[in-house]
Amino acid sequence: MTTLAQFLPQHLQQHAIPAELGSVLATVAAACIDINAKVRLGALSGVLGMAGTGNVQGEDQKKLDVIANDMLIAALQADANVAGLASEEEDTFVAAHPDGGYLVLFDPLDGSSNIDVNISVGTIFSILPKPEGALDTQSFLQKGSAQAGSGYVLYGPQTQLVFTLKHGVFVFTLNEQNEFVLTQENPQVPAATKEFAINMSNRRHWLAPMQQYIDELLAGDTGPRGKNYNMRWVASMVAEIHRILMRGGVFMYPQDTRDLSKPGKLRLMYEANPMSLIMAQAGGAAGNAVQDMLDIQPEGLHQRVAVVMGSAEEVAYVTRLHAQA
Ligand code: P6P
Repeated sequence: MTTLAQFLPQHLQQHAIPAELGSVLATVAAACIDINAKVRLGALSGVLGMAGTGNVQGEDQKKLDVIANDMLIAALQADANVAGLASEEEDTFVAAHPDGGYLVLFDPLDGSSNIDVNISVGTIFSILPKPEGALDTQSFLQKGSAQAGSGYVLYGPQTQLVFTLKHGVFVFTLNEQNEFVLTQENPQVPAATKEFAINMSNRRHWLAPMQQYIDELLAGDTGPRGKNYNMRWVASMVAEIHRILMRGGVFMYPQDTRDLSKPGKLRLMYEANPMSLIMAQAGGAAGNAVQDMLDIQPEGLHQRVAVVMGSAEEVAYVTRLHAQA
């Protein structure tokens, strides 16, 4: 069995990936092992429940949101290769080492509404090259295609690290010695699927093309798609995307007409873009129902975006429906 510490030097050398990028990935992975220890114990470590604070998103923070955020910030600020970081839980970016070559953006604990009811949650991270010049917010506003790497840690029945440094996707599973061990190389997202993931309770608020698409899926083999579909909704993006990476499917959080100033609920920089890079590296697809996710030019650190990602045939189909509207 190959540990992450054994895998990384070989992978970096094989693909001429900078050692500094490998260091940043290892730093994130180590911090997530510490987060895992807190998540696993739940009530036994006094980390459940509300923190009594709010974040820039206007959301009430869970204690574990704050704990995970603080652990990642401390770990990244201690890595000389990190020039700065941005978090869902932080209003602005946080400067680190002026000579660092990378920026790290993350959602420290995505799906945290599930924590208190023992449903899987995850950490999502995106690694960008640090541009020349002084560090400012603009330094972070790079397209998803500019990412040097991305990934997530799923705190589920197993704790798994999934990442790409743009040379394939790799799945590691945490063993009893708290080491990430390589358990799968280059999973591929099947182009076709019979499984979709969406929060159906919002149907009346979707734009017409999304309503049409989902109605076609619900019509099953009596409708234009000619096959029956199954539905999943965990309300934890990391769990949904991992399931899709493993067996296919399409995940959607569409534009909502209740507030057209918000193009969607999920955040571009530290949820959609990192997951979209994983999808692209695994033969899947990702977009906002209009354009490829990795081509979107960011305008703000906490910018929201509509999300459609997973099996390429379904992403293409729903994008066509929107183009024809
Ligand atoms: P809803 C979790 O809060 C999250 O950001 C994603 O992980 C998840 O897919 C989505 O929101 C769930 O949203 O509206 O169904 O609770």
